[in-house]
Amino acid sequence: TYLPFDWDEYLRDTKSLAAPYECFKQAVTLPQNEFKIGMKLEALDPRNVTSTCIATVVYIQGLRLRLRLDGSDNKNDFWRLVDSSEIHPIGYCEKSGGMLQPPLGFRMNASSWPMFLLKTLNGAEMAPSKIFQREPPGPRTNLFQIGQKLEAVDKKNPQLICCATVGNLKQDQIYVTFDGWRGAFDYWCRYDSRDIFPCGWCAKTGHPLQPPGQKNATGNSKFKGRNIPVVNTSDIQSPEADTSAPLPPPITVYVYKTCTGGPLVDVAQ
Ligand code: MLZ
Repeated sequence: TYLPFDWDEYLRDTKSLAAPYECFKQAVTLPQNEFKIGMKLEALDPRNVTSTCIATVVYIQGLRLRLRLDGSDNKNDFWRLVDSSEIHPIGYCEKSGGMLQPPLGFRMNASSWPMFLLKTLNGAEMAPSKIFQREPPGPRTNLFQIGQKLEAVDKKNPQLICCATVGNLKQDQIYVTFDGWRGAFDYWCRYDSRDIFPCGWCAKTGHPLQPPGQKNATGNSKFKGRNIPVVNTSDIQSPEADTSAPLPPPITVYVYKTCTGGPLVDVAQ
């Protein structure tokens, strides 16, 4: 769990405005996430987008699915929204006249692909088509303005959605800069990218939001040292704990980013 980020306070303190909802290609009425870990579906191979592959849901965070291509390693996981146009129920590819392909970097010999495919789908839990959501239409033009705040996927750490600012504009592109980071994570993307969200999206969808980093670009020291994961003691199970004993009242532990945490506190980023 994370300390909820207070956008209102941050916008006030940084004297900035949030990019309005109409700027984004994101659903206005939020869809449900009815996917479950272990479900299989079809996904475009992100490293070779002309291939449709079998993928397994390995983790779920808010409206996002962490996917792993069957036959691939666990080093190339990727994330898709439940209303992504790049995921489909099993059978969709064949129905549209295509053929399922092995992922780039298929672990086995290419000749074993047909048998691998049979085995991986045999007895698998396939995500039912009714839980796939239609992609929202999105704006027809780039409506962003320089300086507007947003929430954006950190493409180098794609599990993270972070506080960001529109740093520049160029036709149908926006330059996403991450607040409080030196620039190594910044990138250009289309205005209708599915990796950018209006302020408050994470809170609404139950996704953690990374607050601004500490290399302070805004000159506002108030937000320094606030990139702090919070650990709720009721989430911690020590092996010798007497589980029948009443739990002590929860306490909140603040851990600075420079602290490695130790065995019970996962200071992941
Ligand atoms: N802990 C990693 C991730 C940084 C994430 C930045 N996001 C804009 C690091 O410090 O490199």
